[in-house]
Amino acid sequence: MALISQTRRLRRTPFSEGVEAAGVTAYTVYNRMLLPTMFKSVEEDYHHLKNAVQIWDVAAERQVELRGPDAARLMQMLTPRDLRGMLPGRCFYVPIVDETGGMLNDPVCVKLAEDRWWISIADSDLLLWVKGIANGYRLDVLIDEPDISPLAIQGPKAEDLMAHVFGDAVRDIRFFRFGMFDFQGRSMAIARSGYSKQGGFEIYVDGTEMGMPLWNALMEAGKDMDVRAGCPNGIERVEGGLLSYGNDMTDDNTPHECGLGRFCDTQTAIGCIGRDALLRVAKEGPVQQVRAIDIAGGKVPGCDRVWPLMAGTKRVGQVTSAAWSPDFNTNVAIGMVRMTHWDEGMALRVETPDGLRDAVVREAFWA
Ligand code: THG
Repeated sequence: MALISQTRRLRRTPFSEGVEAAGVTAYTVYNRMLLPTMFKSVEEDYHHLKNAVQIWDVAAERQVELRGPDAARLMQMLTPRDLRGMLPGRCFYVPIVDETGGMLNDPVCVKLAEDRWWISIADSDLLLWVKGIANGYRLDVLIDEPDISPLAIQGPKAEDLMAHVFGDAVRDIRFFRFGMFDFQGRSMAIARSGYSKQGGFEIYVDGTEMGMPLWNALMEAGKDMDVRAGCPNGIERVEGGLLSYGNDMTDDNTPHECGLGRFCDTQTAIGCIGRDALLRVAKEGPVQQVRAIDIAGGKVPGCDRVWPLMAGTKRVGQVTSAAWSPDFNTNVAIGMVRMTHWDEGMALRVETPDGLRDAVVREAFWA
């Protein structure tokens, strides 16, 4: 592929300098911002992530902030997950749906206070939808995209590295909770979360000023742990069943089709804009759903468009993400499969750019 020109529209991050110095070799564009996708090679990055600790510039996971008396009410309008039991200090993975029940985003919702929330978004223009809803319903809430940049520390040694920089108290942060910690006189929200199954943390960095000082402090503290710059890994996240909005799902899919039914409490999520539509589809059940797919043969090419899944001459679904997995010694993939063919063990074929391959519907690779 040719290079993509860097201009003001394609935003840099507070950590871009560190990412470049570390030798980034590929980026993607995410929320109109740079998101690294590779350093050494996707496979080398993968082994390192699973064995050591990496620092990820995930500033492209932008925050949509809701502030004001109607913030909680607006947040519940956006998602079918019941937020009534959610206390400040918690993070929730929340499907965001439109009036048809179609997925608009699959962010992490961070509750700072009853009247202050962050929506840590995947790659879609959620800010515009949220502003439209707030204005249309005349809600008493301010909505903007503050300059908050998540920095993820991921891998088996993440906790030790974080304890070096922030103290042993970070060890007590539980999964999908956050606390406030000091770094050089600045208070930062630190959550136990991140887009990998290797464990780790996300630091929500306010503004650009502290970006490189924090990056450098983490790199320095991790010297004897083989710390490296890394990024969300295309192999590890498919192995782990972490979905990618825009790739594995779009606004044509319901949360149930995405396998996100466990994050929906549609009966009790009073006020959710897609509630009526979801109550209808939940009653029938989805007719297609996300599945783990095993693709036979050697390393598949990159999946830059959907690959049809076939049963004989009949199209029964599509593969949306695929990668060679060194640890599973096969190609791991995520696909959307019709109900008639979604059972574990179902033998299918997939049309890849370099020919037809055998494929099998698997129970989650991660199970
Ligand atoms: N962290 C933060 N913001 C984000 C992401 C993140 N925004 C974009 C993107 N990632 C949003 N998508 C996801 C997808 C999966 C998860 C988080 C964000 C995730 N899922 C876990 C799982 O499925 O095993 C846990 C879900 C749960 O049990 O609640 O972590 O990574 N800040």
